[in-house]
Amino acid sequence: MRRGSIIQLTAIGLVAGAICTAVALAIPWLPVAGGQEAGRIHFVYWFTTVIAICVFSVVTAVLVYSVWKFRAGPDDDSDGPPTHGHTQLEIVWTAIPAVLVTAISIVSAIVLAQNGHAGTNPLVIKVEARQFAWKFTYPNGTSFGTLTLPQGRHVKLDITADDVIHSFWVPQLSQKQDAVPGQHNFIVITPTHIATYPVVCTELCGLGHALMRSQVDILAPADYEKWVAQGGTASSGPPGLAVFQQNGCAGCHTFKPALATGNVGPNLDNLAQEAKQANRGALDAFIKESIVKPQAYIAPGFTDAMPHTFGTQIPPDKLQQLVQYLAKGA
Ligand code: HEC
Ligand SMILES: [Cu+2]
Repeated sequence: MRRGSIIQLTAIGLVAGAICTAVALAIPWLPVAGGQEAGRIHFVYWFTTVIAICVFSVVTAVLVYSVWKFRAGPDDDSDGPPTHGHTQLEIVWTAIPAVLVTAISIVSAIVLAQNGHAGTNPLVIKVEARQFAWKFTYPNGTSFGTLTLPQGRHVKLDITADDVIHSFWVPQLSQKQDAVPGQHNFIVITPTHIATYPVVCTELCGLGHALMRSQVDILAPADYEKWVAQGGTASSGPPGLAVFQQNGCAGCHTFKPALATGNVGPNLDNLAQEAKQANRGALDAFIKESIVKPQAYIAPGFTDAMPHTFGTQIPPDKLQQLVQYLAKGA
């Protein structure tokens, strides 16, 4: 091969590689890595991407060079010369991909093993998915509709489902796991950032699937201890507030007295007006029915996406507190 050809091939490869690298770096393809596991998973992505860019550059160089140099003239109907295979070349283009794919497998296997490692003292939290809400139960038995985690500690999630298959995912924590009825699946997450991230269901699970969202609040270790000591809720405030927070109402509803800003369901600040419009009895009765039997009346412009399980899940005295709390705020 002439020296000039090698220089031309190399130049095309470098340009293709540079364009590809620019696209890879200029666009934020991945969310921030909010946990140790996410950092490792991102490393695997970049490791694979660098290899892919190198392969792309070589292939593009040969392709563009061939189209440019060996292009047949407009009237050239002749066949190309009969060429037999080139054994050395074939060995090279089999061996190099084999090495690269093996390298990717080894790096992935190491990351997979590390990401499954929960250490000796993980915080174990039970995660229950149901249509269309999440429930997180802590070692002391208290449950919440949103997840609160300490920064820097291994957390082992014990994931299951009550009805159909769901899937637990926090994009910034990368780890993802199916929630399957009758089965317990585990993942480990170790948050590194103090932040709030969304919890998303990533398995089509029914009409309210797109609304099946919650959030994870990652607190500094001292703040987390304080949160646990206070029973996982604000220490002061009316009794209904704790019920509201523990059942994940805030994930779907806006309600000013609780500083809730969810927008999956109706704004609960206008309940008095809503009750009048719905024309289903007194305010208290309307609120109670909306919680224990949401399907009885669907607020205009919304779907039947509120869980139907609160009637059995919230004890009568707590339910009464909750109803009064909402009625007072309305
Ligand atoms: C998964 C999201 C979700 C959760 C969690 C949720 N809701 Fe709802 N809620 C909705 C949707 C959607 C509607 C509108 C459809 C309907 O009327 O059933 C609604 C309707 C209501 C209504 C009737 C409002 C109106 O204007 O008609 C009340 C009251 C209510 N929810 C209270 C609560 C309370 C209290 C909780 C916590 C125990 C809660 N919701 C949890 C989604 C949710
Ligand atoms: Cu789901």
